[in-house]
Amino acid sequence: MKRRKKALITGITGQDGAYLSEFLVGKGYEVFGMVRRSSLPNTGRIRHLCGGSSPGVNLLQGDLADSESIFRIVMEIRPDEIYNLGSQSHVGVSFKEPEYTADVSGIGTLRFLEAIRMFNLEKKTKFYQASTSELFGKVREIPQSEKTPFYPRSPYGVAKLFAYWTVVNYREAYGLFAANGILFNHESPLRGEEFVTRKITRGVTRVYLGLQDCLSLGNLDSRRDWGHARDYVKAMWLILRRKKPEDFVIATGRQHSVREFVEMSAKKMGIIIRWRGKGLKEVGIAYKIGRPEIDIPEKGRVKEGQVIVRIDPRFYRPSDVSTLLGNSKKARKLLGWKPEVSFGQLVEDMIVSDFELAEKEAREKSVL
Ligand code: NAP
Ligand code: F7E
Repeated sequence: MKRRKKALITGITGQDGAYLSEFLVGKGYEVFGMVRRSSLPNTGRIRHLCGGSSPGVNLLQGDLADSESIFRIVMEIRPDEIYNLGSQSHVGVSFKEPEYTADVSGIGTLRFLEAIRMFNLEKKTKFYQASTSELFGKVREIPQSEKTPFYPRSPYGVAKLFAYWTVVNYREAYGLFAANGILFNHESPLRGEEFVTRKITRGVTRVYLGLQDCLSLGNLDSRRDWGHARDYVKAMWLILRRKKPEDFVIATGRQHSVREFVEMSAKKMGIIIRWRGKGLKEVGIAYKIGRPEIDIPEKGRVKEGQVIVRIDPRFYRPSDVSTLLGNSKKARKLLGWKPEVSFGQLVEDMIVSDFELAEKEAREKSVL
């Protein structure tokens, strides 16, 4: 019988970890996930893949800030592929916890690459690094490709820059199969609720059912190239299928503002938004309420004229990335990858899923 390939995923409990582990299990891999200790269970996104009948996912205790746990895991598993998705991944939080972010998102990558060398796995183990469009930061060129110079704008971006170059250096110095996927923003119903897209879809659906009055946001004019996480994890796997390790930009090539994301989310619920005021005084008003575009009951609690979006300066960043737009021609040509989910479908997928959550919450609180 053919030996099943072993994949080790760090950050398996996160959005991408959940989609990637499902994808790799589907491909017949034996999947191992590194999980850090938490006071409450943090495996909600992968619960359906753990325990029960095989082939599922095996979880191992470890932390990117702890070399010994990493060495032990790499020694025990001797993985064919490592997907390093673990990270303090919130840009805003990285300004509050810069040292921790550098340790986990920067040095954590180095620890894994050293583990590969320490156990003589250079010829066996392929390494994928979750690099990011945040490397481009204050963009030097539009759109951004593999050749665009970097200019990170946050402790997160700087930590990821260290990780990016460490991967390149270990590839060149020691001949490791180590590659960077420079992924632009990708979202889904599994996205963490503190990222702007999920905050919006959670917020709009909760406002609709009267569970919160309005949604507080920061920079509405920030522009991002948003894709669907399910499409993007496939690219990670494809990057490790190449004969030679190389770095790839993964993006849709389309850009929208945070403001447009709010408008599209509200429109799915039948609410047309109009913006009034400027700067911190700007508000989003439910200007017209019609039939929802998705299949939900027409019993929203929002009234025409109600303020449903406000600006809260706490969500501004000391230095923000105002615009990102990716050029993924190389991936399209060499990996045969392309995004399948459009912006509108992505928003709808998230709104439908969050409406279900909001409805459940409303039922529990007897609001419905
Ligand atoms: P996410 O949902 O925030 O997940 C992050 C994962 O890292 C979680 O499993 C988290 O574990 C784990 N983690 C955090 N600190 C750790 C530590 N000290 N030791 C071990 N694990 C730790 O992030 P994501 O959206 O799935 O993103 C996956 C990766 O891609 C990240 O490296 C991110 O920086 C990068 N990235 C993301 C995007 C995007 O748009 N989503 C784009 C480009 C790059 P807990 O569950 O215990 O917190
Ligand atoms: O912010 C603005 C905010 O936190 C997007 C991570 O996965 O993608 C993600 O980083 C934009 C920023 O994502 C709020 O200022 C406005 O300009 O959803 P975000 P991000 O910073 O782009 C990259 C590629 C990664 O690698 C990261 O790991 O939206 N914004 N108002 C807000 N952002 C948040 N979070 N909350 C707000 O209320």
